[in-house]
Amino acid sequence: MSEEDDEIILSELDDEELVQQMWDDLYDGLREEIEEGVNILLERGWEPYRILTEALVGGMTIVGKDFRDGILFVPEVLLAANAMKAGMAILKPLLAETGAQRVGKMVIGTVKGDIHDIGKNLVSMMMEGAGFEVVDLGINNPVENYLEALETEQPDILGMSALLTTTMPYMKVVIDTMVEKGIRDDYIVLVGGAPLNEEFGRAIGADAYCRDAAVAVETAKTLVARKHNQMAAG
Ligand code: B1M
Repeated sequence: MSEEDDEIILSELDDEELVQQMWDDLYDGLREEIEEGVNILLERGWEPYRILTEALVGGMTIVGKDFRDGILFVPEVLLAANAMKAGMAILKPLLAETGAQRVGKMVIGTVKGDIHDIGKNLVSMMMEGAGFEVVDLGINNPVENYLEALETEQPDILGMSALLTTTMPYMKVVIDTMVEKGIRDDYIVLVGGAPLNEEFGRAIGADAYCRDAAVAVETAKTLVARKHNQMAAG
């Protein structure tokens, strides 16, 4: 069979086949194919959030399993991450386009020693879509970066992300420093990342652990509304 006969035309696949193919393409780090797949699903009327969770995050979950099992290595995972980011870039303006009123402000960053940013970026996108102003500090943030941003930006929320069991304890360093400086209660502290859980969030003194971006948005809305009500009452 010639190469041409092998070629898959994404637009000819039905939705289910297309999502499966996008998982394969993400696995193979095929950026252009992921962009094309996202655009096709949008044309077919899929909601941006559904594309994000089913086609992109779904594919990255498979990458994560094979990375854990030593089947994929850092270079391949980086390519997959880049393909995912290209797909997210198309969805970002659409997720932010909800016309929601500004409901609060969040400073967010991945902690020191950690360069994973896909989950954090997704949280930022979803928060912006829900009407929050987001100041993204990027990756590998020492405590000083967070403190400086809190002072200059005066957000309602501090969000921290960590994807490694070796970096998640750093969240406690940041919270403990806030306590020492007497500013801990001035902010809502939300934490997230795959290795965390609720118990860890409580143990380090965060206000809440957020399992995913949708939970982050809901939690942020609830806690900001509570804070504003308390301020109005007090
Ligand atoms: Co890394 N990596 N990685 N990696 N990587 C993991 C995390 C790992 C679980 C893979 C595995 O073994 N299965 C493993 C950690 C093991 C552990 O600590 N227990 C691991 C490892 C070991 C490493 C290295 C040490 C590998 C090495 O060098 N030998 C190295 C460390 C680098 C460093 O940070 N210093 C490394 C490097 C990398 C890449 C650079 C290749 C790449 C990152 C690229 C990038 O981010 N730009 C990468 C990737 C892509 C992954 C996996 C495969 C995928 C992570 C991801 O993007 N998921 C990951 C495996 C996995 O998690 N299954 C893995 C998709 C994303 C949407 O989900 O980030 O969980 P997630 O975010 C979710 C929620 O967690 C939550 O909402 C998000 C959206 O729903 N959330 C928040 C996240 N942050 C939040 C913040 C909030 C709220 C919610 O604040 C309010």
